[in-house]
Amino acid sequence: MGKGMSTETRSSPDKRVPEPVELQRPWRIMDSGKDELLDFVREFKPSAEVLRILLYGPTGAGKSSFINSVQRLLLGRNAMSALENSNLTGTTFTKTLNIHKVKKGSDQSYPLEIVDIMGIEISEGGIKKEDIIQALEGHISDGYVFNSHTSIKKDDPKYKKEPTLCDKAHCLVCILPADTVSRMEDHICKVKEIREHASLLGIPQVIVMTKVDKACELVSKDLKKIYYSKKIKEKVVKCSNTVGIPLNAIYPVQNYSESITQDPDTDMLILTAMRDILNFFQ
Ligand SMILES: Nc1nc2c(ncn2[C@@H]2O[C@H](COP(=O)(O)OP(=O)(O)OP(=O)(O)O)[C@@H](O)[C@H]2O)c(=O)[nH]1
Ligand SMILES: [Mg+2]
Repeated sequence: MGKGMSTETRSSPDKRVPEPVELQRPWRIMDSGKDELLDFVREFKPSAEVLRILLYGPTGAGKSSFINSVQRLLLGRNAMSALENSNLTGTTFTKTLNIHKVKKGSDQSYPLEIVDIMGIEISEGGIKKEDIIQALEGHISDGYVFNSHTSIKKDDPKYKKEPTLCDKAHCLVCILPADTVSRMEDHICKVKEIREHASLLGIPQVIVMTKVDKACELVSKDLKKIYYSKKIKEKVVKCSNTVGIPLNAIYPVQNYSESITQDPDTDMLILTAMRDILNFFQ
């Protein structure tokens, strides 16, 4: 069946005219060389000792899973670095700030660190906006346990008064789930304020849009169709308009969550996001 002629259709309520869910032309071109992308990420050398990437976003968005997915594709095997939430209760699962050194092998690491933090919640629970900013500025040490009622105190043993260049986040990545992008308004104020702060500090920012498999049936059946998916395109546009990040800084991905086996299409999307994040520092 040709492109634009998928059997998966949506009916408009009145006329029941089938709407194509698969675009005739991709809205983005898929990179072709997985090995090149992999080499680029593996050989990346930051100007500082390490490059630190801070992830933030709503609870359950897939922050911890993204870290595990990056780690997994670089190691070529399953490597649970960050604990993921297996039972979504609506409250944040990650409660501490965890600095994950991206592993190269059993006792070596890439010069990359990805920082996982508590999720943003709609209610009073979840991470405080001020704590995300403190983490961005490098004031919070590994292992700090967040308190959803108050932000870190300056006399806390995990508070770093004078962060070094390596303690500061060099890139800020907002993790947003594609399946609930339309309900993002609840988090948008916090996300925008954090973004503005990062912009003032000159920190590059991207969005990694997870759970594309849950947002689009076409993509769930075949991840290769991601850039032909009308639904995913709409979600990327919505995200761009709401958060105020250019379209080309939004990366839809599927994390390794349930699947055990390595998948080249899953790898390509995650690698594309990582390559572009690292490209800020070339
Ligand atoms: N289908 C699917 N599930 C995903 C994807 N990414 C993450 N998940 C699942 O979503 C759930 C939450 O993922 P986590 O990585 O724990 O989310 P988190 O953002 O770290 O959540 P908190 O720590 O609570 O803030 C887990 O059950 C994951 O397996 C994805 O791309 N597709
Ligand atoms: Mg988590």
